[in-house]
Amino acid sequence: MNAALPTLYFRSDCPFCWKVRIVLAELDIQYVAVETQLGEKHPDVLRLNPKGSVPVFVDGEATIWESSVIIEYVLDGPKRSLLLPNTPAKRSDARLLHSYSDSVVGPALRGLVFEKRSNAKESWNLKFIAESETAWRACQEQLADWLGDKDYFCDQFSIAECALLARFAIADYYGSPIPKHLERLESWYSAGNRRHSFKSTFPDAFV
Ligand SMILES: N[C@@H](CCC(=O)N[C@@H](CS)C(=O)NCC(=O)O)C(=O)O
Repeated sequence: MNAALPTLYFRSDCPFCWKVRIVLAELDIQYVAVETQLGEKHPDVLRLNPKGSVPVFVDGEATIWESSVIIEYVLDGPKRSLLLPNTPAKRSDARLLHSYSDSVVGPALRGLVFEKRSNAKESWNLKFIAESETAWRACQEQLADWLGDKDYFCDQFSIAECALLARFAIADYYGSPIPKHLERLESWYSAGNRRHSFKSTFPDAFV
């Protein structure tokens, strides 16, 4: 009986989709999963989303095609405290880190991921990869600074972790893990890797 369940259109290794899937798993929200492939123009996605991108989340009358809005939508209720801290200032911090992950970390990693994903090794543009790695290192230093000696960025496991864990895992897969000297950040990442929400949503493949 799936009639009342929401539907999520997603691509397994898309970082925007992955963070949404981690959030849904953390909140124990069941949904119908419709997986799309890289480059596929799924007719439902094209019909539902003027931008044609994934993720798209459909829940009754709500059709949501922006990952951060999907996350705010599913947190708009009693489960909010599971992934958002209990003070306005800390909630803003978590939302800002979520935004940082999308708008700074994502673009920093683009050269690394796109170059290695799209081209044979012999024709990688090493300059693009090096520039991307430098930008990613700067993000990691900044994040390590924000994390300090804490277990989580904002008092508790939050939407910041959901967004950032996906980015770190993708960077790791494409050969740019956390440098040895950022030990606290490495512990944070290892703890995230052990969570059910992370393991159960780990992409089938990186394409
Ligand atoms: N701002 C959007 C970005 C989503 C996005 O860029 N998704 C990519 C996959 S990672 C996509 O669907 N690109 C178009 C395509 O693959 O055809 C969000 O946060 O949901």
